[in-house]
Amino acid sequence: MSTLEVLAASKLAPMYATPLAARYTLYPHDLDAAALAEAAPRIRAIAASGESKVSAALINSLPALELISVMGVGYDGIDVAAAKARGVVVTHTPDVLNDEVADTTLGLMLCVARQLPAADRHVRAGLWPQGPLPLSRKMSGARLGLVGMGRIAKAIARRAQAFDMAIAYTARSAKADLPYTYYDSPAKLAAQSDFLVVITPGGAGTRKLIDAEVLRALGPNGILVNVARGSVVDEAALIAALQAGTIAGAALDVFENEPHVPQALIDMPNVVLAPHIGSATVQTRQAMVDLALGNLAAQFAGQPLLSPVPECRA
Ligand code: 8YV
Repeated sequence: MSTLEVLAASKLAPMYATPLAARYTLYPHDLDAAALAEAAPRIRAIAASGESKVSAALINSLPALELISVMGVGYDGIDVAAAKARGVVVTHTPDVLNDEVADTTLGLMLCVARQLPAADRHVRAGLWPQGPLPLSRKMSGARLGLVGMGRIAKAIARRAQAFDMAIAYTARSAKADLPYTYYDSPAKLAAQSDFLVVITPGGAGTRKLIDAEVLRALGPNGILVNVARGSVVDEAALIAALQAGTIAGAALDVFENEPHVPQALIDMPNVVLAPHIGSATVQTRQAMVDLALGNLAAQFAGQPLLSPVPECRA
């Protein structure tokens, strides 16, 4: 067994857990309190996923902790301030998933606009002989509003250009080097969008950014797509807006209380649902695992880290 000891922050995908266990002494996330207290002085790293929670209390209970390696680009569940205060570095896996999440986003947009899941259900249920489905709506040429303009948003925008979409965005500040229209608030952006795509980090700074006012601005022909974090959208306000026809529809890959999806959303035909699969292909998840493992290996070899989160960059 390796003398390097690593704690899993949550149940990790076998693709990440298996190589971790082969290289290190890996403690499961559900270790009992006595076993955790016994191992705590020797645990040098935490391995996490994008959805893991790592609290200040956990960080402060591990005196030998050096690194938290997140297999995911999002790290809103990690108390980065507490980690930094202890000199613990947090790493994540940006860039390697940009194409995948962007592909998924365009797929969800097409699914909700063209009602592809309903079309599939219609044929499978043997309903085609009874008549056609209602006409759906065109996506090409429509107005796309991106809430967030990071690396994944840019990959979405590039793809949307091939659909001749008019592209606008909101972010903390306008990016002078981009040809897209900037709005300084989600409500102003929503008022000028047919598809409002949420692709901004989760966490306290974006909690319920998409609220009833933004949904009203999006309007009765507007579609909301969330591929960011469930926390960014006020889910109760979204359900109310969908039920009242305040907006036309939604495609959601993320939810407030995953893996639980409110029955009201499941019951609505104008909503397309996915179980947080934005980056979930064999190829992309492997690239994310490799980067997460690479950060651990670099730390233990005393080499520079491959992808620290922005707050932890020197
Ligand atoms: C995964 C994600 O769900 O990267 C992220 O932030 O949300 C996803 O790609 C997951 O975190 C993989 O561990």
